[in-house]
Amino acid sequence: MKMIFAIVNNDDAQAVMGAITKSGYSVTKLSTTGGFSKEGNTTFLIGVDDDKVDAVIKIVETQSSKRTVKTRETCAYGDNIDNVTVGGAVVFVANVERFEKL
Ligand code: 2BA
Repeated sequence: MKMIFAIVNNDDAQAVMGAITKSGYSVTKLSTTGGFSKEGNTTFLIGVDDDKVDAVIKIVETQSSKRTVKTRETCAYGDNIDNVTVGGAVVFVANVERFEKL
């Protein structure tokens, strides 16, 4: 068994969780904070059999794909429109030594 830790943007959290549960996997959602940005993000814990790891990662990837959005910042000289990349996910896969439901 493996434990997948998937850190995603808050904007993608509902879509990721919905797709994971709809596919029949159990998931725990944690509200987390990026150490660098100090902004909120979402971490999912997903415990699965080894042969399901790639399928779950694919779901996370599909639902949190990177995209470019336009942001409008107002500065002293007027509106400044920038293209910013959002989305994406950071995924860790760890071995689970033991799993019990008590
Ligand atoms: P990402 O590398 O895509 O990381 C997104 C979030 O995933 C991170 O948020 C953090 O919560 C988690 N994460 C990434 N790598 C991790 C690791 N090895 N261990 C544990 N958690 C991890 P933030 O820390 O707020 O970082 C936001 C973005 O800022 C990062 O995006 C990266 O592009 C950049 N970044 C992070 N640390 C940096 C640093 N020391 N110097 C320069 N840029 C950094």
